[in-house]
Amino acid sequence: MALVDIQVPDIGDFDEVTVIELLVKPGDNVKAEQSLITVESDKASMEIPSSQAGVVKEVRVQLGDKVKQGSVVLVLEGEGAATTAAPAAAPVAEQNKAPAPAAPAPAATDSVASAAAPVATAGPVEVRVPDIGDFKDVAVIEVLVKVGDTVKAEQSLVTVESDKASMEIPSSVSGVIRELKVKLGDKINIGDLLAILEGAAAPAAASAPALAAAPAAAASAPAASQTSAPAPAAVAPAHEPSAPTGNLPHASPSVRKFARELGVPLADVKGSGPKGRITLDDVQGFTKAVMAGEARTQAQVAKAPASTGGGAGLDLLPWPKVDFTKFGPVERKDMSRIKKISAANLHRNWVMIPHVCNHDDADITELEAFRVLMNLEYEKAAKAGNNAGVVKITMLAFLIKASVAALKKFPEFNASLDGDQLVLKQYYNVAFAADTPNGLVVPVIKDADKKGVVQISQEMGELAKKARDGKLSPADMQGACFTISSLGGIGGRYFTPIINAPEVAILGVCKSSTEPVWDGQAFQPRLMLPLSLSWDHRVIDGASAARFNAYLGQILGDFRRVLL
Ligand code: CAO
Repeated sequence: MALVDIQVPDIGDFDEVTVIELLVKPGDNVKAEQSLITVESDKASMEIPSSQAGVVKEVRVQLGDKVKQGSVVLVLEGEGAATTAAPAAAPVAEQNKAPAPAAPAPAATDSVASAAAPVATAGPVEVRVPDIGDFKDVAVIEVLVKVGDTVKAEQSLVTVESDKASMEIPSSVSGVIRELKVKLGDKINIGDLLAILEGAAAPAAASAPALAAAPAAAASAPAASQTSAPAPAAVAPAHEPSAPTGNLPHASPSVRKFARELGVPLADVKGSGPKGRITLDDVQGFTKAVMAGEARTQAQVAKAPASTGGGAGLDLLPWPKVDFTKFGPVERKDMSRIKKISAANLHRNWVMIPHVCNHDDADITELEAFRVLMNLEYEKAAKAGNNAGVVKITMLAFLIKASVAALKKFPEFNASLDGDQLVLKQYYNVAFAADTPNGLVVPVIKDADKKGVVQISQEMGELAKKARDGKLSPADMQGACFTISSLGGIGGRYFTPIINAPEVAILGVCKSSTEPVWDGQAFQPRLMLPLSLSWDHRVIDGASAARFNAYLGQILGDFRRVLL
C-alpha cells in the first residue's frame, strides 16, 4: 500500500489559515472527501477533506499551526494509487462564517467596508441572495428573522445548506422586515429575493443593495449584541451583551450533519472547542448524557411539568384571552420600543433571580437641611454673578455617594454572578432609573467613587435630560454595578424594585416625610427616608442585606461617615 501525503488544497484567497480542530488521528480509517482538519482565517472556517480513502499513518499538523495551500496535513496509507495532488473537493465553509473560500465572494469585503457609512434610503428595499460562490439550489434550513423584526446591516437572515457547506446569508441593509420571501426548505440561488425591508439604511457603496452583502460578514456579531438601542432600567443592557442568543451554535458542517442525524439540538450542546465551538465529541457526549438521563434537551425541559420536580418547567396556564370589547369600548396601542425591551428584561430578571426585599428608614433630617442650605448658597452665588449656582444638589446624588461607601464595605453587593463564580468589581458605577415619556431608562454615573456630590448632581442632570430627550447612547447605559430607583419626587412609602441583571442588588427610594421618632425620652420630629433594597439571595444573605441597609442609613444620618 502506498503512503500518500494529503495536502491543503486551493483555499482561494486565503494565504495562511490556522488549524483549529483535528478531526482524525493515526489509525483512523477515512473515506475520500471525509474532513480531516478544520482551519480558520479571520473571515471563514472550513474543513479540509481527504482526497482519497485510507488509513491515517501520521498527522503532520497540530492545533494552532498555520497552514496554506500545499502544506502536508497528514500521511495516509492509501487504498488507491499514490498521489500527492491536492484534493479535488473544495473545502467547505462553516456556517456562521463565510462561504467556501474556494469560491470567494469579492463582495464580502466591500460590503463590510461600506457598511460603515450607512445612507438612509426612501421606500422599501429588496434584499437578495448575494454571490455565494459555486452553490446552486441551496436549501434554506433556518429562518432567523420574522416579519416586523428590526435588523441591522450584516445581520443574518437565513441559513442555507448545500451538501458541502452551510452558511448564513446576511442583510445588506438595516431596517424593519416587511415581507419575507423565503421559507424553510426553499431552494435559493444568487439574486433570489429574500426579504423586503422598510425604513432601511443601506451601506453607502451598496447602490444595488440586493447583491451587496456577502456572507463573509455574516453573524460575526450576534443579534443580541446589535441591540444597542437605549434600553431601560431593570432592563438596560447595562453591561456588554453576553451569550450570542440570537445566533446559531458554532459548529462545523460535518458536526452539524452528525447532530442532525442523531436528532441532537445543537443549541443545547455546550461547545468545548476554541471559541465555544461544538465538536463531534461534544455531540456524542451530550447524546450519551441524555440517554443516561443525566441531561435533558431544552424541549424536554419545557415539556416537563413543574410538579414532576424537574424544576425548570413553569407549567403555567396560558395567558387569558379576553374579548374586552364585550364589556365596553377599548383602544389598542402598540407598546413603545423601550417598554418592549424593558418587559422582556424585567420578566427574565423577575423569573430568574430569587429576589428578597428589605425595607428600612434613614434619618435624613440633617442631610436635607445641609442640602437645602447648600442650594441656597449656590443660588445666592449665582445671583451675585458666580457660575457656581448652576448646579442643583439632589438627594439622589447623596444616595449615590452613600451607596458607593456601602458597596465598598459590602463587596458582594458590587458583584455579578458568572456561572459558579462571583465577579467582584473594583470600580463603582451607579445607575439611576429615569422616567421618560417613552418608558424607563437607566443611565449610569461612571466612577462615582471618584466624584463629589456636586459633580454627580451635575452629571445626573445632564443624563436625565438626555434620557427625556431620547438621546442616551448605549455607552451612557452600560457598565453599571448597582442601581438606584428613586420615586422620592413622586411619592409612595416602599416598593420592591426588580434587580437589573447581572447586578445583584437595587435600591428603591420613596418620598421622605417628617415622622415622630422616639429618642429615648421623647418623640422628635425627624425627616425619614424610606429605603427598599432588593437583593439576589443566591449571592447575598439576609443578614448582609440588613447590614447594608443599616449602614446606608448611618451614612445618610451623618454623612461625615463617608470620610471614614
Ligand atoms: N423625598 C422627598 N422629596 C424628594 C425626594 C425624596 N426622596 N427625592 C426628590 N425629592 C424632591 C426633590 O427635592 C424635588 O423637589 P424640589 O423641586 O422642591 O427641589 C422634587 O422631589 C423632584 O425631584 P426629581 O424627581 O425631579 O429629581 P430627583 O433628583 O429626585 O430624580 C430622576 C431625578 C431622573 C431620578 C427622576 O426624575 C425620575 O425619573 N424618577 C423616577 C424613577 C422611576 O421611575 N423609578 C421607578 C423604577 S421601577 O419601575
